[in-house]
Parts: sequence; structure tokens; C-alpha cells
Amino acid sequence: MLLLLAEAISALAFIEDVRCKFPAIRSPRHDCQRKMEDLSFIPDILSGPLDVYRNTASFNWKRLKLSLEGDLELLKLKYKIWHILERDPLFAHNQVTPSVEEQKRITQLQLKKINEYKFVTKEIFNSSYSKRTRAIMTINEAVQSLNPSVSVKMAIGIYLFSNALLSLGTERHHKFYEATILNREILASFALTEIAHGSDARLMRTTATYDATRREFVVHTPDFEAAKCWVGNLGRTCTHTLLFAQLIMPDGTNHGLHGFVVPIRDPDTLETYPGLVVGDMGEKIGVNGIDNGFIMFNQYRIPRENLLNRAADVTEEGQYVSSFSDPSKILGAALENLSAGRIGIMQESCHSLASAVSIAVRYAATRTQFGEQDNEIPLIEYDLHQWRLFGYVAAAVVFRIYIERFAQVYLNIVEKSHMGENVDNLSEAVSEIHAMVSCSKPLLTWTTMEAAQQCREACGGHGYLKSANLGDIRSNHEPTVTYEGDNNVLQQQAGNWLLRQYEAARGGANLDSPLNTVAFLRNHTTIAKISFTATNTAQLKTTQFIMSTYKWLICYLLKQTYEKYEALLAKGLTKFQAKNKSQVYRWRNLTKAYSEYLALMFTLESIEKKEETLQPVLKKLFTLYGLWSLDRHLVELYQGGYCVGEEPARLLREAVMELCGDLKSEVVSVVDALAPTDFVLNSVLAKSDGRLYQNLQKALVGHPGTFSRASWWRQVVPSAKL
Ligand SMILES: *[C@@H]1O[C@H](CO)[C@@H](O)[C@H](O)[C@H]1NC(C)=O
Ligand SMILES: *[C@@H]1O[C@H](CO)[C@@H](O)[C@H](O)[C@H]1NC(C)=O
Ligand SMILES: *[C@@H]1O[C@H](CO)[C@@H](O)[C@H](O)[C@H]1NC(C)=O
Ligand SMILES: *[C@@H]1O[C@H](CO)[C@@H](O)[C@H](O)[C@H]1NC(C)=O
Ligand SMILES: *[C@@H]1O[C@H](CO)[C@@H](O)[C@H](O)[C@H]1NC(C)=O
Ligand SMILES: CC(=O)N[C@H]1CO[C@H](CO)[C@@H](O)[C@@H]1O
Repeated sequence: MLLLLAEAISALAFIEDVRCKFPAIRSPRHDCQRKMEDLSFIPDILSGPLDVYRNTASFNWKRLKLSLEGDLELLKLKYKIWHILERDPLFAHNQVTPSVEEQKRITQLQLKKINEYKFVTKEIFNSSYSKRTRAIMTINEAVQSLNPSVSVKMAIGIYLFSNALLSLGTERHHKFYEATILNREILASFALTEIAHGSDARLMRTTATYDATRREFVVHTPDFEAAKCWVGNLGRTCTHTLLFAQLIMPDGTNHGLHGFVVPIRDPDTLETYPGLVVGDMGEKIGVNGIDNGFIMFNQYRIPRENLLNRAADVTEEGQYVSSFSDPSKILGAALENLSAGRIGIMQESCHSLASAVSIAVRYAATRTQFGEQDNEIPLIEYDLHQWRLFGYVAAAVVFRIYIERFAQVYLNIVEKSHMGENVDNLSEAVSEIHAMVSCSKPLLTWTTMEAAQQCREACGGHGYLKSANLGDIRSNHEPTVTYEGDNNVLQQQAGNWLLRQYEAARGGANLDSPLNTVAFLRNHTTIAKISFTATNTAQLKTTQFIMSTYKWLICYLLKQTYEKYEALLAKGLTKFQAKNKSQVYRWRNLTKAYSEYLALMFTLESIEKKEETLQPVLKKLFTLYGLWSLDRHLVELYQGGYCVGEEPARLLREAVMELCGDLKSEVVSVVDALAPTDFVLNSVLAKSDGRLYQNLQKALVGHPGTFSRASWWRQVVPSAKL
């Protein structure tokens, strides 16, 4: 699919040299000043066995739901979409997985239908940039929870493509833009990754050579290794692709990767054009509604105008001209089109995490097992089960708040830059956001992947039923860890930025951190001296303890990484070799700690503005996520001398267990706030009525063929005759 758009675009090399101005970004929301909104559009939850654990909650689940969503209008939009699609037979759930080809067909039909519903109203389309983008993200998320393939299809085929046209193209590409976003005549794809080249976009080998006599580019694939591959929507459906290829001048000069709009199929017949070899990647281990494809170009000609020429153009006569006339706009556009896709992935990942934990928690509260005497006890009463699940519930809430807030900050920056406002330190903000996204996408997607597995195990054998939905959640989410930037590669980019900031802090220079995420590095020498002093768990269960421990941890890991890296350089190793030797226990742990810190920092700021009745439960979840994550860093906390002796680990783990115990009375209502509607959650184990066994019976009995004799019985009985 779409790999490392960021690297491709930065390889276009127009981002350097640009210095623009950007004011500090703050847009506080004031939940606490809100009037009580009417939330009756959220369907009530059916009373049933789960009431026991619902009645103990300290808050109203609908209020928490609104608070996690962040915006009343968007929440309404989401419910409206779910309501409409639930009544549309085209979106009915399948009891049996359809064939791969059938999944592709249904997905394409669903996309067509969604276009017809026009969820993106004129009003949304006409609103401010950040409002519009958030609405589009909400629509995408609402659709993703029903069929992730449709939302991927839509994100790549419509939004990513039209975004890229706006940011990399000029007026002459407006016709493509209109045909995509307004008329939905174009379904696009993104051709970047090649068979033998993924993350390192500079070495892509597909070429687009200018032919001045015919004023065309000739696109060519030298061999199979240079075939573009994993291109979502290419295998069966797209009409156009956004191709990244090396731009070669008639004299042979190579100007590096550029973007081109390339027609692929006749929209009326879906026949591919002559000169193209297009294939489908075949069955994958998830998201099979997406027709990923590969393509080879054989001296394939496209008009000169199809070059996306905002940054650089080729004249009719064959002159390469690069225009840096309006660098701030290009930079702002690049920023948006780089990170928006990954922020979308994080949002979808949050949604998958929320669904997985909702299923496991509702199951845990209704499923009983063992106990003393003859009374079987719900799974949720067991410490071990709480510990297995509640950390992920806390993560689901923290991530949701983090991404909501981060997306706002991000969209505000982009919006300001679009409006041409003179803004401070834009290019520094771009780098900081890139670093944040580069480590947060790995944190969120990996956590969700772990959680999906844990949740499926926590539902035992029943969790293995397709109708539990944990399997589909897991396998459809899984590609997020490698697409739009492989997690391990992305983390290194965050590490590069962090090390630059640390080096600046050591040298007393200014930090390039307009979003203030590492402002504390200025105090790195004092922070390095603090250590664990708590004597009881109450002192650990504080935001202060968690945040200061993270600051210490990041400073420590930065020092470790920096010193190791510098020592290797001093020994004469190249930067490349030095990085190779300091990744495993240094960069990796460093960027993980930084990403957790970011999630906590943004969430904390946000919680403080939320309504009072929600604060206690949100603080508990925040604290559990913080301590549960620090537990995994104990090695480094001891290694660096922050912790000494038995007490710190004992207290930390005791605090985690205490929080789990405390959250038992809240957690079912927390997942009510996290979960979508029953139709969307689509799990036989986790309907909100809590009638686990009735629902299971209905599903088993209603499954086609449950009671039928095998149609092939004759072939297998001993008396089989031909
Ligand atoms: C909305 O679109 C109409 C034209 O369709 C335009 O006249 C109007 O100014 C737009 N409103 C905003 C707020 O952009
Ligand atoms: C913004 O840039 C100016 C000039 O380079 C610098 O002095 C200032 O510290 C920067 N601010 C931030 C928040 O990075
Ligand atoms: C650095 O430390 C000083 C004094 O200890 C404190 O006042 C200041 O807030 C700290 N700055 C940051 C960014 O943490
Ligand atoms: C990376 O480092 C290891 C030793 O730590 C070495 O064996 C290997 O050759 C290095 N790889 C590269 C690509 O430099
Ligand atoms: C630190 O890095 C090592 C090696 O990459 C890994 O095994 C360990 O889990 C990491 N710790 C955390 C908290 O991620
Ligand atoms: C969906 C969307 O709004 N995309 C944006 C992509 O970038 C350009 C600017 O270069 C914006 O104008 C678009 O709005």
C-alpha cells in the first residue's frame, strides 16, 4: 500500500532551505464550561446482566463518550452514519467470510453507495479546513468500524489523492481534483513502493523521461524489481494512479523523484490501457476488500501537464525549472499531506483497540469461572484477568484523548499556514510533528496489536469464533504496523530528532521544539539527579510522579544513546554504522518512552479541561496507563540508578494492582463509552445487553449449515462407492 509518503515527498527536496514563521499553537477547549448537551441521539443500553457492574460507575457513560469524541456534531454524524448503514442490506455482516474476489466486489459497491449517501455535505465541504478534515476523519472512522477495507479504499482513492493534488499540483490539475472529490469519477491509487525498494524512496527505479518532440513523459519500468507494488485500489478498480518516478531530462539528467498523475483504466470498461501490465497482489492475511496491485510500465506516455508541478516543472521545450516562489505554502502542504495519513491510521488504530477491549471486558463481566464452594465468579473479579485487560482499557482511553487533541493541534497549524498567516518556526514545527507522529504511530499500532491478541485469549475458545470479531479486528488492523512507514524505521526518525534536541540542550543552544514536547530537556542535568523516593503507593499514583519519572527516563535514555553514538563516531565509524550499532537497546527504547510521554502529556492537559464528574475516572485511567507502561521500563529505571533496591518495583507493581482493583467498578461503563453500537461492534460475545449465552446460542443455531449432514458424506463413509 502506501509506504513512506513522507520520505518520498521529502526526497522531492523542496522542504530544505525554508524558514518561515509560526506562532505558538494552543487551542484550549473548555468542556467544563459546556452546557449539558442532549445526548438522546445515542441509543440507550439494554438492561441485563452487565447492570451489576454498570451501577457501580462513578459517571454517566454517555458523557464520557462525548468527552472522548471531543465534539458533539461529529459524534452525531457518526451515529447518523451507523444508523443509515445498519439499515442498508449492502452493509449487512456476513456469517461466513466471502471469497477474496467477492470481498473486493462488495467493498467497491459499498464505496459507491457511501458516495451516494453524500455524508460529506456541502456544509462540511464548505467549512474551515480543520472542521472539514475532522469531519472527513470521522466519516472514515465510522465506516472503518464496519468494513476497514472501505475506509482504506476511500482514504487512498479519494482523500489522499486529492490532498496530494492540492499540495503538489497546481491549477492545471484542478480537473483531476474535481473529478475525484466532487464528481467521484476518478478512483485513484498511490504508486510509490517498488518490489525491491520500500522505505528508501531515493533509490526507486521507475523513470519518467521527458520527450520534448511530443511534449510527453515516457514512463518506464526497467525490470520486475522496479515494478510498483502493494498499490491499494490498483489491482482491479482504480482509474488513475499518483506515480512517484525519477524525472529524467532528454539529456539524461536525473532530477529525482517527482509525482505524476497517470491514467490506468478506462472508467467505462475498467480495461487497463495498452502499455501497462497491471496485476492483483492476490490474497492477503487481512483487509481483503482492498485490491492491492502491482504495475509495470512499458514506455507508457503521459502528457507533460500530468507532472505535479508545484515545486518544479518541465517547460514544453524541455527545461527543468524549480520554483521556490512560495515556500511556506509548499511546506505547509507537505506537512499536512505527510502526517494526515498517519494520524488517520492512529485514529483507526484507537478505534480497533476500543472495540477489542470492549469485547473482552463485557465478556469478562458476564463469563463466570471457578470460585470457592459452588459459586462461580465472573472473570473480571480475578486480579490476573484485570491486570491482563485493564492496562489496555486505560491505553484505549489515553490514546483516544491524545490523538483527538494532537489532531486538533496539528490541523490548527496546517490551517494557519494555509491561510497564509505569518507563523513562527513553521519548519521546526514540521520536524517536531514528524517526530511525534513517527514514534506515536508505532506505539499505538503495536499496543493495539498486542491488545487484540490478549483480548482474544481473554475470551478463551469463544474468542476464536469469527463471530466474536476479535480475529477480524486483529488481522485487519495488523498491516498498520508496516504501512505508511514501517514502525521500526519510523521510530528511528523520531530518534534522530530527539538526539538533535539533546545535543542542542547539552550545548546550551535553543531547542527546536515549538510544541514544547521536550522543553524539559533544558533541565536535563537537574532531571538526571532525581530518583525514586516514594514510600507508599499513594505517592506513585500521581500525575507528578508519572511525568517526572518519564522525564528522567527520557533524559537517561538520551544520554545513553547519545554517548554510545558519539563514542562510535569517535572510533571512526560512519554515522550509518554508528546508528546500526546503537539501535537495539538505545533508540528503540528511547522513542518508545518519548511516545508514551507524549500520550500522557497531551492527555493530562486535556483531562484538566474536562467536566468534573469525569475527572476521577479519567485520572485513574491516566495513572494506570502511566504506571503500567513504566513497569515495562523497570530495567532502565534500575540500570540508570533511578530505582535502587526492592521497594520501587514492589511499590510500582502494587500500585498497578490497586488501580486495577479500583477500576473494576468503572470499567464496564468505560467500555460502554468506548464501544460503538452493537451492530458495529458485531461481536456475539459482547452485545450491550450482556446476554452472553442467549446471543451465542442464537448465533450458533442461526449459522447456515449448523445442523446439516456434510454434503460430501458419501465420499468419506467406509462403503464409499464412486
Ligand atoms: C460556501 O459556498 C458558497 C458557494 O457554493 C459560497 O458562496 C460561500 O461563500 C461559501 N461559504 C464559505 C463559508 O466558504
Ligand atoms: C523560534 O525561532 C527563533 C529564531 O530562530 C528562536 O529564537 C526561538 O527560540 C524559536 N522558538 C521555538 C519555540 O522554537
Ligand atoms: C526547569 O527547572 C526549573 C527549576 O528547577 C523550573 O522552574 C522549570 O520549570 C523547569 N523547566 C522545565 C521546562 O521543566
Ligand atoms: C551493524 O553492526 C554489526 C555489529 O554490531 C555488524 O556486524 C554489521 O556488519 C553492521 N551492519 C552494517 C550495515 O553496518
Ligand atoms: C527496550 O529494548 C529492548 C530491545 O529492543 C526490548 O527488548 C525491550 O522490550 C525494550 N523496552 C521497552 C520498555 O520497550
Ligand atoms: C482534504 C484537504 O483539505 N486537503 C488539503 C491538502 O493540501 C492543500 C494545500 O496544499 C489544501 O488546500 C487541502 O485542503
